[in-house]
Amino acid sequence: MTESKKTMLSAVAPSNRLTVGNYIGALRNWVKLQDQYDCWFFSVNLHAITVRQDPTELLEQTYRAVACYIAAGIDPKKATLFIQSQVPQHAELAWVLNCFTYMGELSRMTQYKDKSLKQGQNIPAGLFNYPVLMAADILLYQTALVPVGEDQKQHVEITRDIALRMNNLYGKDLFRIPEAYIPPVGARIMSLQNPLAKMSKSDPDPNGAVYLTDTNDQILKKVKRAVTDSGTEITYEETKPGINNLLTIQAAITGKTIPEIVNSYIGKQYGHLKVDTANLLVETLGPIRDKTDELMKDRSYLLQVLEDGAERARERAGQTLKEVYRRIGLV
Ligand code: AQP
Repeated sequence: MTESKKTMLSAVAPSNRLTVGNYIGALRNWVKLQDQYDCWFFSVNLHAITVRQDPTELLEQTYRAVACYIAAGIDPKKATLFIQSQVPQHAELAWVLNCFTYMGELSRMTQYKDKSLKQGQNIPAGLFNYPVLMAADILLYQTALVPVGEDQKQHVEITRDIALRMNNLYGKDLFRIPEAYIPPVGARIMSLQNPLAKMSKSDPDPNGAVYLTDTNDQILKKVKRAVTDSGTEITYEETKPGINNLLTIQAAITGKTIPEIVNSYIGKQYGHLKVDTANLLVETLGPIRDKTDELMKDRSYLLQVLEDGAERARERAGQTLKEVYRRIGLV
């Protein structure tokens, strides 16, 4: 990592096992960009607790997420890997930013609207403030680029608004203004059971998502049972969200264009598309799953990577936080 490289930062919340949506929307792009940027990738366990988590499961998924990053191709020698709760500056800066963020702005966040609906009467305040913690995550590292799926774009936008507001008040060089990087294909992989809803790790229907822990057999079954429509012709159009989703998964993984893939299915049935997509996912995700399992068994290596990463992160984040405190007059 050299000083001249711009900073890139991204994370996944260990609120459950990661899905192929997280892989295509986030991890794959991290791997592609890791040589060009000074990279910081972490497991955002403080974000995960904005909805109730089982403590044992949370610990397991926190480590598993980072093991998945490495298994997917992130090189810990090139990127800094860490766990959010091991860097206290995230929670500290989040408090400060909370004081410069407006209720109206937070109320407009679509993810808050969607997630709060599932919480019943008692909506945790943390769910409302989630984007502020994400802003702290990003701004602490003077991040230039944040690769995210479509669902997180709004959170990067509010981060920019908060940063600009604070820069106007306390000096233009306080925070670098980050840009979101949204992948051209695969920014929103849909549920296999409801192709009108995003594939999510916390979907109560386990058949809606392909998890990075799924066995080959589970992957094959889930994709073959993917909800499509009553048509037969394989084309990419608005009325075929299930088919579009499978085509998108193939395009994101193979790098082929959608028209190219559609052309290869002339005269073929939905079943062919499902089997090919399932096989492609087995081929791609199988080695990642096996490598993740190996890393989870060799815990000492993973813990060492995370300890080194947390130390570097505390140092970098500490510099920004110190400057923020100084400029706003905190002792
Ligand atoms: N379906 C998806 N398609 C493309 N990208 C996706 N991402 C998530 N789902 C998809 C991207 O993965 C990164 C990490 O997401 P996150 O863990 O921070 O939270 P999320 O967006 O809320 O992801 P989930 O899977 O839907 O989690 P739960 O169910 O816990 O809320 C982000 O870059 C995200 O865009």
